[in-house]
Amino acid sequence: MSFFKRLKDKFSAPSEEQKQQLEELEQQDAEQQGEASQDREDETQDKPAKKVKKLKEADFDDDGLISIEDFEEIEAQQLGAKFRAGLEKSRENFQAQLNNLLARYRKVDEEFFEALEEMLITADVGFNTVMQLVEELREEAQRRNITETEDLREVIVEKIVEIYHQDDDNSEVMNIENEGLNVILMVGVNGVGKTTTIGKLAHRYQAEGKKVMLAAGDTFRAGAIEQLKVWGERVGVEVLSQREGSDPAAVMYDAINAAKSKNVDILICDTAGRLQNKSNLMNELEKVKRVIGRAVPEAPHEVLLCLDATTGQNALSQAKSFKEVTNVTGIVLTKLDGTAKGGIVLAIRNELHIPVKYVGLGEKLDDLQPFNPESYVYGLFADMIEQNVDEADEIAAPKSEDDDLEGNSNESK
Ligand SMILES: Nc1nc2c(ncn2[C@@H]2O[C@H](COP(=O)(O)OP(=O)(O)OP(=O)(O)O)[C@@H](O)[C@H]2O)c(=O)[nH]1
Ligand SMILES: [Mg+2]
Repeated sequence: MSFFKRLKDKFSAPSEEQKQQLEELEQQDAEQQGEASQDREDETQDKPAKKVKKLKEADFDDDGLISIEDFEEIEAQQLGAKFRAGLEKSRENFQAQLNNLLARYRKVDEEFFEALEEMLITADVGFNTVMQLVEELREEAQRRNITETEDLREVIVEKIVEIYHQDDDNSEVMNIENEGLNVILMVGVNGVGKTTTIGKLAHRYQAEGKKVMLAAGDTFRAGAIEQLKVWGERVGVEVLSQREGSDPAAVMYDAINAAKSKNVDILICDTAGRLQNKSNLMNELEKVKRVIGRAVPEAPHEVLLCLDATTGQNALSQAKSFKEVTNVTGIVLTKLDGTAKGGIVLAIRNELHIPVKYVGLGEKLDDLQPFNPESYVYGLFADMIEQNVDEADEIAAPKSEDDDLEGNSNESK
């Protein structure tokens, strides 16, 4: 199965046409009920509508439960829809640029590769990553003897996923233990979305059945403690705080003790936004981390650095500075919905070797999604992928009718 088709099958929700098709099939099924056999034609007709069927009430068991397989399928479709909506601006830009490029350069040659490099750099993919990606494309084109740029369309998208995966294990997964207290420390410069992300994360973990508590470690900015409390109320989790101006390390210390005594699973700690070039503030972060580590061995389990996707390459330099003072274990890339240059994800992954664990795709509670390179690429190219697959299906369709005719005529011989 082609790469595009696999992505489409996995992430795209059923279309109105498919839904209608299903209804017709169900009606046919009902009419045919009781008949002893069904011919092969019906079986093949069932297939395209299978996915739609999984979304229907009829597929819930008698006890009202849905199977794990169906659940995962629906989850992937929902994830696809989230990335598709959140990456709309980037997608419009990426797709238009790529289409434009493939129309302008028909032949695979050095001029085409240079124009592709330029396009990817403009989309924030990052210089080194672009060089590596395009070099691999050159080799692939040569190996497979691809001479028309159109035939590289799918390969380009596939390479983006490959390049993300290359030095990868399971690093997108959060380091959260099932036993004992887990501590997550949220860091980053001013206004990147730390506090909002904490609210969204708390919501996510609470929905998973975890007991969550928040620590108001931003004692510096006026109104910051109140802001976290509002999130706490909205999500329904307790917020541990002290007065404005108190030592953030002391807030963390008290919060950890409270969390331990209340059997909290996950304590998420807010911190004040700080510019990476202010060394006293960066040292304060170091102290906060030390205090947390002394109170709970292994903690903080995650130090998440929030980066604002709309700041482009500046996000890279922020990450480098934060990485020097504190052991950043993952990135939350916020406001990806607010930029047309979604390529920054690749730059971060490939040039910093820090995994992107979550992406912010909007301001609502459920707009924080675990990062996954395939859903990201789907969000970035969804219309193009679907159009491509539909066209391929159309080309294949008359062929299968011929096959059927051949099959029938063989039978009749
Ligand atoms: N569109 C969009 N907006 C976001 C996202 N995440 C955060 N924001 C917005 O970004 C703004 C700043 O968010 P905060 O959570 O206050 O940022 P912060 O890093 O805690 O800021 P300081 O505490 O001042 O350092 C708010 O208006 C949020 O609604 C996102 O994923 N998408
Ligand atoms: Mg904040």
